[in-house]
Amino acid sequence: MYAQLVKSEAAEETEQDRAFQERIDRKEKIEPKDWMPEGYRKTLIRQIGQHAHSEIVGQLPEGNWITRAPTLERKAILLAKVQDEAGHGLYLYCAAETLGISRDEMTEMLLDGRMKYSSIFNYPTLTWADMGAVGWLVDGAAIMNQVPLQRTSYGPYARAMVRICKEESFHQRQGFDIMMKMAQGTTAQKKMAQDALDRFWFPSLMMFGPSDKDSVHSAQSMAWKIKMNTNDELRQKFVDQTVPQAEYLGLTVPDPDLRWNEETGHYDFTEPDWSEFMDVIKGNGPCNADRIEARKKAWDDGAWVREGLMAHAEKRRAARVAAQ
Ligand code: FAQ
Repeated sequence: MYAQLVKSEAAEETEQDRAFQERIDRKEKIEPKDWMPEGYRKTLIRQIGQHAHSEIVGQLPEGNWITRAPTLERKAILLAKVQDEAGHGLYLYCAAETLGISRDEMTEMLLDGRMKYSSIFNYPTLTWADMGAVGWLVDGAAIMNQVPLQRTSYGPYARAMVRICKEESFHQRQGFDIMMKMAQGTTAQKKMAQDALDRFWFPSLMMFGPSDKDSVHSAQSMAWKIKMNTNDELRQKFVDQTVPQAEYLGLTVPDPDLRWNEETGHYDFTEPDWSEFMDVIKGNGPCNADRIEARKKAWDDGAWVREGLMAHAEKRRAARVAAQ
């Protein structure tokens, strides 16, 4: 009897899974109260949570330069950009919360190493030109990944992406504008721009994740339309778009094997050093410890605000109950 019950439950689940996949294939949006397979929910929490953490941790390398921006105008622009990243983190945490996890839980998982953030933010920003390289390359890579995510199957994630992408385009342009000024400046400024490109090129290519043959999640995430393209597809698109921009700037992409391939209609390029990537995502990059320490400090310093808000909410709830 029990075996029969289990069998029929399993069959029912399979039917539900199939109906769910049909909805995905029809490009219907899945909304928070809809039934979804547990794996779909978990994958979304992992990806959206990682994305949210990246936006928040991503403020740190640029925040480093707000007080040292070369002009008042550059400072105002950088300040606005960094604030935008905080906003992106908030939309994304809210999108993840619709899947039944709280922001507090996600933060705890970031701080104890159970959740990741993008590898790119573990590299230091050493000069003002790095603000140009981050905007141009890092936001450029982020847009390449995020524009297709506007069509992702989970409604709250797709909608958050629409606004994020608009803002990221502005970020990318401001980065390119900084690079242009530096590249057209004095010999020392041009050298600084080249040095920033040299340091950020390969880490930017790593942002798209491991090569397709090593990507454990791509196949299932693409079937569920949580990911719209493979890691290698997006990396190639990024290279094809960015190389002509580097040429326009008069800078050299630090890859001696980079060349246009007439046959494929794409650039051939050298893959990043995947052992360095694995090392960085395991926590051993140049700034991993600093980044987590800064997030931990912000979380601990903010405890009194969270406690105050909870106490206020409780007071209001008690007052409402008393008035009933
Ligand atoms: N860094 O099987 P896959 C931004 C992990 S936003 C760290 O290919 P998946 C805005 C991956 O989690 C940048 N870890 O994984 C900004 C998995 O480990 P797990 C963030 C990485 O998920 C700009 C393992 O490797 N954007 O920059 C990375 O299918 C300027 C196997 O990999 C997003 O998060 C990496 N680069 O594909 C802010 C976009 N790559 O979880 C401030 C949404 C892979 O099993 C300033 N995310 N891993 O332990 C995605 O599209 C995907 O999650 C990928 C990875 C493409 C990142």
